[in-house]
Amino acid sequence: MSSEFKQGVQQLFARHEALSTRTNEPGESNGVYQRWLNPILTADHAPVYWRYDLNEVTNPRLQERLGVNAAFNSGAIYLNGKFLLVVRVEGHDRKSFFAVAESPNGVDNFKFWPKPITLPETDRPDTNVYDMRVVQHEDGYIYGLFCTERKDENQPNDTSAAEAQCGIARTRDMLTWERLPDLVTYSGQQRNVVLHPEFVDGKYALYTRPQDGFISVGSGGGIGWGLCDSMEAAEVKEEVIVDGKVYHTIKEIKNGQGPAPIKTEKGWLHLAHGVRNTAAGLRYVLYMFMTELERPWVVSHRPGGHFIAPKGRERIGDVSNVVFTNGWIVDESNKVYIYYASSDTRMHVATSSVDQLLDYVMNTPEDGLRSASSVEVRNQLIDGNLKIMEDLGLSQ
Ligand code: M1P
Repeated sequence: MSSEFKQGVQQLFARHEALSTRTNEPGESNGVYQRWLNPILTADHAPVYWRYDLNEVTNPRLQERLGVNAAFNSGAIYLNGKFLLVVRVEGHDRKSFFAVAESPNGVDNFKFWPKPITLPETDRPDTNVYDMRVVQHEDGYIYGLFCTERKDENQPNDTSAAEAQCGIARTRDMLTWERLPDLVTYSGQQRNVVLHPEFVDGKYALYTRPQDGFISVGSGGGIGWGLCDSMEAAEVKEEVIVDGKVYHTIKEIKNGQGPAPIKTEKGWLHLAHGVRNTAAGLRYVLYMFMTELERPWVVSHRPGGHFIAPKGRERIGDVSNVVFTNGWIVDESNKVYIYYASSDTRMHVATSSVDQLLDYVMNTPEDGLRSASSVEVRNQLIDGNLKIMEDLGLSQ
C-alpha cells in the first residue's frame, strides 16, 4: 500500500473517530425535557469501512463507493446497561436498512455495531424497510415491528405507487433476527404499527395506523388498537381508534404512535407524531397522551398542542420541518431518553424523567379546539400569575 493511500485511510478513520467520540452537552430545558446540543447520529457516523473500499488495488483514488445519506428514525432499547438504537440508515440509493448503534450513556459516543442487521425476508421481498419499533415483550422475545414498503402492483404504470404494511421480526440478542409473516389487517395499508409490551386479556396488543393510501391516510387514520392471538401469524381482525386526527390541531391530517408506551403508576405514557399541512408542505411534531393502566386503549389525558416541534437546524433536511420518534428509553433511575429524528436526516436526544412527563401530561390543558377557548385558558394562567408577580415585585 502506498504511503499516500495509507495516509488517506488514516485521515478518514481519524475524522470518524473524532465525530463519534465527541462529548454532548445539555442544551436548553423548558422544565419538561432538555434537548442535547449535538445530533447523536448522522450519516457521517456510519463506519468508514461501510462506505469506502479500502483496497488500493480496486480503489486507488480512495473514492467513497457506497455512500450513506441519512441516519434517522431509530427504535431504542436498554439492554444489559447499554443504550441501543436500531437506526434507519439510508444509503445514497434511497434504500433503508437497520443497524444497531450502542452508547454507554444514551447521549453521546454512539457507535455502530460492525455490520448492519441482516433481516430475513418473507416470500414477498421488501423493497424498503424502515422505522423499527423495538419492544421487549413479556413473552421473552424482543420484537421489531417496522414498515415494509413494496411497489403497488395494481398500479404498474405509476412508478411511485407503493404499499406499506407492517413487517415483524424478533430476536433475543439483537444480532440474529427471525422474520415472521407480515401483520394482516383489514384496513388497507399500515404504517407506525407498535407492539404493546404486555399481554392484554391473554392476547398480543398492537397500536396500528390504518391508511387508505401510501402517503395520505384518506378516510382512515388515527392511532388504532387491536388484539391478536399470535405473533407467528399476526392478524388483527378489528381495530378501534384510540386517538384520532382532529381538525385544526397538530394532528389534523394524520398521526401515528411513536415508541411503545411507558408504564407508570398513573397510566401508560404515550409519545406520538402529529401532522398538519402548510403552504410549505407537511409539518410533523411530537405530542403526548396517557391511557388507562388496565385499558391501554382508553385515553385518560390529552395535553394540548405539541410536545417537541422542529427547532433551529432541526427544521432543515431531506424532508424539512419534520420531527419523528420511534424510540425512547427509561433507565433504572426513571430518567427518560427521548430519541427523535429531525427532517428525515439525523438523530437527536432529549432527556426528561417519568415524573416530569407525568406532570406535563396531567397538568397541561387540553386543546379547546377554538381560539376563544385558547384565550380563556391563557387568561386563567395570566390572572393567576399577575398576583404572584406583584408579590415578587416583577413588572409586566
Ligand atoms: O417524512 C416524514 C415521515 O413520513 C412517514 O410517516 P407517516 O406515515 O406518519 O406519514 C414515514 O415515512 C416516516 O418514516 C417519515 O419520517
